[in-house]
Amino acid sequence: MAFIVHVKAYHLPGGWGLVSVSPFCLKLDAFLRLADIPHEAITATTPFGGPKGKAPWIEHEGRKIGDSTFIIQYLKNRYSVDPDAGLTPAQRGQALAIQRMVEENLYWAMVNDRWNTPANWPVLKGSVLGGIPAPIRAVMAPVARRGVIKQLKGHGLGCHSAEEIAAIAKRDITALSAILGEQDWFFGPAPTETDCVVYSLLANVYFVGFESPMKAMIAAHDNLVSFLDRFRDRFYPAL
Ligand SMILES: N[C@@H](CCC(=O)N[C@@H](CS)C(=O)NCC(=O)O)C(=O)O
Repeated sequence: MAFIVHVKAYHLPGGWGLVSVSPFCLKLDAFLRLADIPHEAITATTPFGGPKGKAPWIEHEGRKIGDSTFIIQYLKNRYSVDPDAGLTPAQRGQALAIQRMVEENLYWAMVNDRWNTPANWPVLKGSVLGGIPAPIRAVMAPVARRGVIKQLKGHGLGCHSAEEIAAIAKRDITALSAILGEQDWFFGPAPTETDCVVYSLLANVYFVGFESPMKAMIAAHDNLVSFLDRFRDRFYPAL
């Protein structure tokens, strides 16, 4: 019998019908499904086991790899599978621009809503930090919060007012809706990595129990709501 070494994919806990309430972890999980790569999804309560102290990470054939984008590059090479193979060079450029907007800008607006909004603090402790035993969590949660608020300031988004952050997020969400237009997927008839990138962030705003002005912004675009439903029906039919 052949010995098959599956990819072990470590992600932060899930909730509200999502495999993970971390967009980067959900993106990797979605990509593994899109590319049909055999794997074992493992829930980690903290990101500390990852080689970069962040989630997700994978273990495969003795390697430990961190960062969703590096992991996806590795998997594409290792398994000779690429859902983006049909994209033109211009489309690849657009895919990168969308990824940067979603992961390096819009993501931080989501982080701000979760970690820097008093109403969301109990929700966060019960979900993102929910796997950590209560006595440890009582000590860790405020420390983690201070750390994330420092990250937000370091990024720059955390220096703005709530209204300014909402306006920044609105421009990104409006742009995503305009780019998607009437298409089923961001690059036409078949899903690509970009769809995983956009789904994992928007689903982590739209389907979760955190208050966020971005929920209404997404709801205002029928094509984005249909996209989220389409993605979920295709890749997460059982959830
Ligand atoms: N560029 C990384 C970002 C990963 C990331 O920021 N993960 C968050 C969870 S959504 C994390 O582990 N944060 C913990 C920390 O920053 O201490 C990727 O694509 O994987």
